[in-house]
Amino acid sequence: GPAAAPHPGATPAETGALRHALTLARRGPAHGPNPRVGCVLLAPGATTDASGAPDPAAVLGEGWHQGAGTAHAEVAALADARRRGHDVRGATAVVTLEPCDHTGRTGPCSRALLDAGIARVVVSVADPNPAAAGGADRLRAAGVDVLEGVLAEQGRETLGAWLPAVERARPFVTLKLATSLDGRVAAADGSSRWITSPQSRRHAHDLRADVDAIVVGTGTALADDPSLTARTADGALTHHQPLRVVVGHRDVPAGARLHGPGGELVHVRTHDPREVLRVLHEREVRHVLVEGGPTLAAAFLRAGFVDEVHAYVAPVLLGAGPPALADLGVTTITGALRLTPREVVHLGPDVLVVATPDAP
Ligand code: AOF
Ligand code: ZN
Repeated sequence: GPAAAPHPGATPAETGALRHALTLARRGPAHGPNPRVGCVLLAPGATTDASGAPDPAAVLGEGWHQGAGTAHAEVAALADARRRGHDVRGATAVVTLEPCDHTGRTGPCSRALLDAGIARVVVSVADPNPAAAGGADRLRAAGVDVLEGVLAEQGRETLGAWLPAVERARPFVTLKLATSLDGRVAAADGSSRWITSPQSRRHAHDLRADVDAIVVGTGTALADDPSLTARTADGALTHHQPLRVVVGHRDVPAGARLHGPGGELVHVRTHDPREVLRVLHEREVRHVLVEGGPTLAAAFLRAGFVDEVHAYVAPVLLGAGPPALADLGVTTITGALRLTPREVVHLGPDVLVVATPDAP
């Protein structure tokens, strides 16, 4: 019969499929240069069940991106449909990110969808990467019905640090602080083990496994001799090891733990946070964790490059000892750097406050 008129918004089945595509996307790694993307191929006229999920018989294929160098979500979904013996001509591709239109590590998804005969594409978020964007226009020009911006808020959230990093052409920066109740990171003699609880340290380790790089100043590298690795609860190195980045002019001694097993060691000989982020962006680093010390943390805050603070606060009072932050240049209360709390998490006896600095 005649083709149905294009639906002006997303159909219930398409919205349900997009929700599923978002959960597929989250199966991909949170770290790495590429975004987490999911795709569901839907038969025309698909209906939903009582929960709003698309009728399983109408799902022709599904896929997600597993990291740089592997198939994009659309290509993975097309391969899944082929494996299942489904014809996808005239079908709808529901994707969490605009299909790419470039040949990077893999080929353009726009072309793959066109070659497969996809008739409609439903997209959550437009691709902010200028090198890859343009898939929506290409598909429209070829007569495909393209709908963008569906479940955009969830789509942006699923992309995590990748989205702001690519939009602003610099890594997303998380600053980690681990302090006593009175904001100190060590006692007067420098001893600091263990101010925060095992639960806090576990939580912080899990964060390390999701970022691309951990940054410390040479002062911290020399004073604490950290290994800056991501470890599982039983101490084993996790599969993904973030880059270990040391900032400053002093050398890291040959015997330092930073030279042991773990991520690649990068020494950036500068004190300028902008230069650090430029070097890391060039290496396609999307999410950076700044772990100390006070001078480096203050430099990133003063430069306005901290996007999120993770403050682990332990119910311990020290009364003396080094503070978490060096001078921020705040001389009067109206100049205070204020933050908006996003989340408060209880970790054993400690509290984690996740907060984002307010715009100046
Ligand atoms: C898509 N589907 O599943 C992903 C996309 O180097 P490449 O070839 O892997 O391309 C990476 C860029 O492609 C990435 O920065 C982003 O703009 C887009 N990612 N696009 O159509 C996907 N992962
Ligand atoms: Zn692609």
